[in-house]
Amino acid sequence: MSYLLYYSPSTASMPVHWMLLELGVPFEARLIDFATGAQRSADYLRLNPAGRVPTLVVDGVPRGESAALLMLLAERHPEAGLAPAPGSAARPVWLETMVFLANSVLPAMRGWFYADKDGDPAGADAVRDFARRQIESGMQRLDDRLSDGRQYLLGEQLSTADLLALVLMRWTRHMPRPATSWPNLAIYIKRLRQRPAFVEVNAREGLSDWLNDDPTAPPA
Ligand SMILES: N[C@@H](CCC(=O)N[C@@H](CS)C(=O)NCC(=O)O)C(=O)O
Repeated sequence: MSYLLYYSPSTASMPVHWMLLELGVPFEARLIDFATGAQRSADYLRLNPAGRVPTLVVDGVPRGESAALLMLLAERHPEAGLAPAPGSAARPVWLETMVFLANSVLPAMRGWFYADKDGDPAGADAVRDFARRQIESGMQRLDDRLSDGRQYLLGEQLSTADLLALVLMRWTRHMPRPATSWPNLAIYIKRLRQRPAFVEVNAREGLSDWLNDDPTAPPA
């Protein structure tokens, strides 16, 4: 099995980068530098015609879409237990949560961060306002889910949904209402940020602005 990840720090490639570290599999990571427009270079567009990260080259074949890549990795490495087994009671909840994150929250994030670029800048404020409502209602739903004291979105078992959700929560840090302001999300965020692979992916991506005060403290 070979993996080559094209990534840019703190973007949709981050949950995939994190998952590769959680899995402990060998992989190569290549930076796509947005500052130089590398995502629109001819070479990169051959791998990812949309000009977006992530791209994960799996056994020589380029694949895209962060949520799909997380699900694919979970399928290829079932021993890691990052997805409930097909037929298990938790499987439908996992599928539903992954699609909710990828289908509702992620596109709203795109609206928030790319309103001027993807659409008419004259209408960007309205797009951002709509995106903000979608993101906040998504965070509320996740907070409600965690209100029974469960450790992870599916219960007591970490899954790909948590990796994707935490990166989405990271993106809210400079938004009008950051995810850390929801009570159950605040505890959840702190718990997940303690994971050594999360600390490691931040170090590898050169990020230091959304970690626990003591990143090495034992899990709560
Ligand atoms: N639905 C895609 C979204 C990918 C995406 O929008 N990536 C952004 C970074 S978060 C990107 O590559 N932006 C560069 C650009 O649009 O020029 C996924 O989840 O993989």
